[in-house]
Amino acid sequence: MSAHAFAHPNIALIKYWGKRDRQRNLPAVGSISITLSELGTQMRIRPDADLSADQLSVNGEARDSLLPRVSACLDRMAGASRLPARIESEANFPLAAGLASSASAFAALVVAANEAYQCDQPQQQLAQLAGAASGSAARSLYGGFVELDKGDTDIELQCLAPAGDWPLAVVVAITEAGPKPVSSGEAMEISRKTSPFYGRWLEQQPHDLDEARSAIEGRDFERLAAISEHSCLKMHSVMWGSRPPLIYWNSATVACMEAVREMQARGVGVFFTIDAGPQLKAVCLPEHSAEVEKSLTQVAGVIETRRCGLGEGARITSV
Ligand code: 2P0
Repeated sequence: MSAHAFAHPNIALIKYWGKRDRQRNLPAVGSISITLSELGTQMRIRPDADLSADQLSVNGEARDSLLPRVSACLDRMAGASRLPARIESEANFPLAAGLASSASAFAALVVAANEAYQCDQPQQQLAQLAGAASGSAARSLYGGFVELDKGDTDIELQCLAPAGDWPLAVVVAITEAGPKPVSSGEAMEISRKTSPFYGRWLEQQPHDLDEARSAIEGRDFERLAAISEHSCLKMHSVMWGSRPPLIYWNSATVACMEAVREMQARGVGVFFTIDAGPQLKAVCLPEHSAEVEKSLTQVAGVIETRRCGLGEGARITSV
């Protein structure tokens, strides 16, 4: 049976960086994210007895290099003796560039495969399957503010606030459209093995999660801004202290941070976060989003901006 699903990317405010079990792809720390609206991946899966192996296209082009990870995810869901499938993925934003494209892709993949192979897995089981493929993907199964608890044996997901309950806006400043030089998974391992700050990162994460959870509960923007920027800069400090160093920023990323600081000094409700790539995400109060977008558009080196709200979780669609 053919199935279609759609999922948005998500952006972590309290970051996931590091794995405790590479085999199962289990995170070393919990994380808290927001699911974005506007950006997304549309996934179509069509099992076909006439195929000899899975076929994958991404934005209309065959992508055999990504196939092993996708096929492994489908095998974990439906068993290795399942029918091969034609898998078509379409994203409306740059891929592998620090914009969480793997999060939306694998969230959409497990939701579509659940239907296509009639696996009938509950949401918590889909979270394990998405997380095994890409740690951040599990969070895109839910909308709004989402907490991923690293759990003792399995991850656990919880929606802390639905998208409509605290409708923040996000302006994404794209400073480079190409793929990142080192994948997140590889970079996390380099940090775990070599960064002198990695141990402290693990130790402090429970505190940062508590702080962000309280800020979200109290709808306290200033408090959420402070702990989110701290988590972002601490994660990048872990990366910068790794050997070899992992520096994903470019000069436009830093110029965008300066633009955010300048807006904050003028009382604009905005803060930044940056992932494993050079794009800056400015989280802001909705009434300030036009001003934030205007300011970031003017920063030298910003190629384009995308304005989003908070979105819903991954879902089955009719096409
Ligand atoms: C996050 N990132 O919490 C962090 C912040 C990037 C920086 O999760 O190896 O593609 O597939 O589990 O989920 C990106 O890494 O990593 C990521 P894998 P993933 O969003």
